[in-house]
Amino acid sequence: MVHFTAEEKAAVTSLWSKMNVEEAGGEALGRLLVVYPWTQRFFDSFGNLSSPSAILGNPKVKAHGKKVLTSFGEAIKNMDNLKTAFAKLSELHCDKLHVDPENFKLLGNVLVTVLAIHFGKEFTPEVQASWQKMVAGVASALSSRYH
Ligand code: HEG
Repeated sequence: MVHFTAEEKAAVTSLWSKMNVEEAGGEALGRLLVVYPWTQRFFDSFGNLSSPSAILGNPKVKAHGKKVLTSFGEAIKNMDNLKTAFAKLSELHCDKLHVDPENFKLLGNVLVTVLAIHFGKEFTPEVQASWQKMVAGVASALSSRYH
């Protein structure tokens, strides 16, 4: 069970409040599909994923990225209880979608890189460490159904 200090929570929440969820979500999912192309297999129905520019411009990728990141926002409201917050989604990803949980870690790392690019100097080592912990906590909570 991941435990966050008050400072870590503040670092995560503060950056989150300045994020454009739609833009960052599309970018994180798009980059995941570009950098780890095997993750594309879960998104057969998304149409053209034939090149980086097709992926990053694909409206379904953007819409789904927004959905995923919005759900991350719910997690930020429940940092003391990620496992419960993600219980239903863990079931969905495991039982129905059969997504390999390794992919949750990949997406988390891609999200951290997207934040680093967007926030530049504001993404201090402390903020980075807090976010790294956050994405690890989400990946673990989403994987709980698989354990
Ligand atoms: Mg998942 C659906 C959240 C990683 C593949 N994902 C969803 C939905 C949410 C969500 C909220 C919609 C659920 C619904 O319709 O009820 N996903 C979510 C989070 C994370 C994540 C928070 C964070 C790590 N998902 C993830 C990864 C993959 C994946 C890494 C695959 C590589 N998700 C996936 C697929 C669907 C969802 C295939 C169904 C998409 C669709 O057909 O609409």
